[in-house]
Order: sequence, then C-alpha cells, then structure tokens
Amino acid sequence: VHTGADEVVGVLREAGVNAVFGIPSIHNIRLYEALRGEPLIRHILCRHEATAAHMADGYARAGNRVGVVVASTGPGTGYAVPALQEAWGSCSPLVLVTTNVPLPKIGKGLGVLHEMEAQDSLFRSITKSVLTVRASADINGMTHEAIDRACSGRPGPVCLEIPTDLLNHEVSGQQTGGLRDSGSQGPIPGLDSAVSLLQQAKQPLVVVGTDAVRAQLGPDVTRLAEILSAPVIATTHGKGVIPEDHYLAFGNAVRKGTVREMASVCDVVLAVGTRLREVDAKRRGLRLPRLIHVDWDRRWVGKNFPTELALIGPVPAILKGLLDRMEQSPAAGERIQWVKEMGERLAREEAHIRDSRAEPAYIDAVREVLPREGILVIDNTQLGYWAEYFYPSYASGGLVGAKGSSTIGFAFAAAMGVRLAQPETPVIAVIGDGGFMYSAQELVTCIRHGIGFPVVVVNDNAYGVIAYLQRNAYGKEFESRLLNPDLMTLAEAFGVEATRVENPKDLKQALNHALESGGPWVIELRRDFPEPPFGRY
Ligand SMILES: Cc1ncc(C[n+]2csc(CCOP(=O)(O)OP(=O)(O)O)c2C)c(N)n1
Ligand SMILES: [Mg+2]
Repeated sequence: VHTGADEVVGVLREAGVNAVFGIPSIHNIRLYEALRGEPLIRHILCRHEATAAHMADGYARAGNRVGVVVASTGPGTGYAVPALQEAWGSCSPLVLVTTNVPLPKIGKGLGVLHEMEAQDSLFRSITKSVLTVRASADINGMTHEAIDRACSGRPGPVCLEIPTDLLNHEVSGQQTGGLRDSGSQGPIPGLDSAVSLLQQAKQPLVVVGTDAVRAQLGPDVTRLAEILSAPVIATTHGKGVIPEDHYLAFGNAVRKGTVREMASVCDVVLAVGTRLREVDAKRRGLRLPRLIHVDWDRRWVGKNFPTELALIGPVPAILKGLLDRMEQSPAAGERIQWVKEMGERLAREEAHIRDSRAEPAYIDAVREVLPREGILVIDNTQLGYWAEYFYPSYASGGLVGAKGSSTIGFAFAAAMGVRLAQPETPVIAVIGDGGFMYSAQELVTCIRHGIGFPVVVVNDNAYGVIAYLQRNAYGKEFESRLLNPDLMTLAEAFGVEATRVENPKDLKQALNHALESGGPWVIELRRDFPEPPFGRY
C-alpha cells in the first residue's frame, strides 16, 4: 500500500533531494521503510540529531538546495533544536521531518511513548514555519509547502511534523503540490531614489552578508561595485561574495583600522543581502552613514542602524533593477584613486599584523592548500575567529561558519554535509577541542558513508576563548581548562587516520597529505591561541 511515508519520500524525490540525514525510531520507521525503497535518495545514518541537522545545514549551504533532517518524536526532535537555531540564524534552507504521537492522542497528556506536549512550540522562534500535519490528505501538499517555504525568499529552516499513524495510513494516489513561483512582483518603490542617492554620493560603500551568498548575488554585486567604484565590506558569511583579491574587496566589515575608517569616510552605504544583525555588524563597532538597505522583508530594517531608504522585495531583482539604472558616475576616477590608496593601507596594516602575530601563518597554511573554490568550515574557536578576519575567501560561500547562533560543535558535522553536496570541492574543517567533542562520534559516520576531508582540531585543552574572557574580566580562569582524550587514539578507535602537528609548515604538509588521500583525517594542532582578534583588530 502507498502510505503517508511514501508520499513524503515521493515529494522529496520530486524536489531533487538526493540525501537526507537522520536517525530511525519507532515513530518514523515507516518513513525509513519508504526511504529503503527509494534509490534516488541516499540516507546518511547519524549518531546524534544535532550533528545530523548540522550536516543537513552544511549540505544546504554548499549545495544551495534544501537539506533534510529526519528525526522522531520528543527526544530526537529536541536534540535537533540548537542545530535548527544555527540554520535559522544563517538563513539555511532546512526541513526537519519529524513525527508526533498518534493523531487521536496529541495534546491529551496521556503519557504516550516519546510524547512531548506542544512539541511544535520548540521551533516557533527558530524556523520560518512549523507545519503540523493533521490529516493524511495534507501530507503531499504540506511536504511541498515545507520545501517551498524553506527555499523561498530569505531561506531558513522549516519543521514538518507528521503524527506517526499518518505515516502508516494509506493515502489515495497523488495529491497536488508543486512549488509556488515566488519571483514575480510588481515594481519596487524607491529604486530611482536609491540610484540618485548612490550616483550623487561622494563615496559610496557596499555591505554584503549571508543572504548575498544564499541568493548568489556575487557577480551582480561585483558589477555594481565596479560601476560605483565602491569598496565592498562583508559580514563573516559574506566574505567571498566579491573575491577578496578584487581591488574593491575590503574583507570583514568589523575590522578596526583601515576598514572602519573607510566606512566612516563614505557618505552613502548600500547594504544588500545582509540583515545587519547586531552580532555581525553593530556589536563590533561598525558605523554606517546614510543607509540604503535592500532586503527580502522589513523585519531587519532599521533594527541596528538608522535607515534612510529601504528597498524591500526579491533581492536579486532589486539588485538587477539598480544595475539597469546605474551609470558610471563622473566621480568614478577620483573614487578609484582613493579606494586604491585605502587598499594599499590595508595591505600594509595586514603585513604588520602578520609580522607581529603567530595566528595568520596557520590561516595561510589552510589558504595555500585550498584551491580558490575550496571551502573552509570554521567552528567558534580561536583560530576560526582569526580566519574571519584573515582568511581571504575567493568564492561566495567559501567560508562557512556557525555565525547564525554562534554555537560550538558545528564545523566538523557541517563539513560532512558540505562535502556530500560538493563532492568535487576540497573541504577543510577547523574546530576546537571543545567543539570537536560535541561531534567526534560522527567520525564513524565518515567511515560508514565514505565522507573524506581533513578536520583540524585545535587542541589547547581548554574552552580557550572562555578562559581568555575570564582572564580579562576577573584575572583568573575557572572551569575552562579541559581534560581531553588522546585524539590520536580516539581517531584510531574509529578507524580514522590521524596526525599531530605543532607549526604552520607541518600543518600545511598534513593538510596536503590528507586532501590527497581523499579520506577522513584528524589533524590535531597542538597550539594555544590565547586571544581572539576582536579586541585588538
Ligand atoms: C552549544 C554552546 N555551548 C557553549 C558555548 C559557549 N562557548 C563559546 S566558545 C566556547 C569554547 C570553545 O572551546 P573550543 O572549541 O576548544 O575552542 P577554543 O575557544 O578553545 O579555541 C564555549 C564553551 C557555545 N557557544 N555554544
Ligand atoms: Mg579549545
């Protein structure tokens, strides 16, 4: 018989989903039975729902398509919460397909197996939608709807909850679904005002972020910046939207020194494909003059920066509209001269930092072994923070981080998903000893499913950044030093190759070796990076 579970899997297949990540359970076993019969969808069997969802997140970000996590009622669903929060903050299109107790028992508090009353409320603040199926006839349409909502406009996670009995019930044939066309819209008000503001500016500046990556705005942003002779700064996720060796690319928007000064000298700012969240922009002291904010909706407009003009609607179409109307400004020559001078200043500033700090040499080792289109996946660890400032990204989405929620334990699992979505692209993950131990169990998943890439575990035997904060605030550390297992033995126990390195040269060699092997590889970098770059640079 054709059941609700078959219907879900059929819709996933139709939508082009070719991998799902999850853990089976009594409530979703009918879904697993449907997956068993579906040769076009690969199931990645995970060892925790949080890491499963991080994998799906990495897969979604790198593949620019929906990532699907399969979990089960109660604990299985609950374990996915922080990972969905990360996807939410990072605008990553995920669908969590989960279950609930049988429909007649929902909300009754009967003490049913796995029952979590108001399970849907877990996700209300960290998803675009929670779709709770309550009739078999809705399964097809709501599964389509979940994928559509996750991917349309500003992408983000969606929770699709189906009571376990409805997965087992027979459904009659195909119901209609189909993806909505979310692209067509009327004229965007404000386009002409934006053009004249930019045209008349003495010196415009462009800011890009996560949404510019998701909407693949790179080529159009670069063209617009070139027409305007406007420098481009980026939030961490936006690094590489314009390749960072382009003469208009000025790296992370929150750098002090030249970048900050530049932002304060510019008189008009075009923010496109960035929410300008506090954590990405304002928190580190970025100040913006007259601001034009191009975004999918009004949610973020004026939240952290006073906004002179908001252009709201499909961001790629608005950007095209600006490009169509924009002419080379008469001031372009002068602007280019100034931008080039600022570029030289930034290069001198960086050279000076490189001379006085140890950290950039490790970042360089990673950069040197990865091709331009390679992907670096960073966790919230000291060397990761340094990469946010000093890793030049040459490709949109070339630097993937857990900046949506600033969780730890993301990078290793997310890199697995990245690798599956882009099997031809070299991938490196960098994670701390703290973060790695949230996810090390997935080493076995790498072996089981043949997922190979190097993971650099920066081992300072500490929740290092917390120790740094404690030293700064109280002059003393407390409960931030860690006792770790031997990482070589740990990797070996999982059947994964491992190397220990202590300097940039050996790191580079180990990375090259691991990338050539194509297999999973734990590279333990034994090094204490005692401070993040934020305070100083
Ligand atoms: C899930 C979660 N728990 C706790 C934190 C707080 N936190 C932020 S960084 C950090 C330390 C991370 O240690 P490690 O991964 O070893 O990186 P290091 O700072 O030592 O470089 C902690 C505990 C967090 N961000 N996310
Ligand atoms: Mg550490």
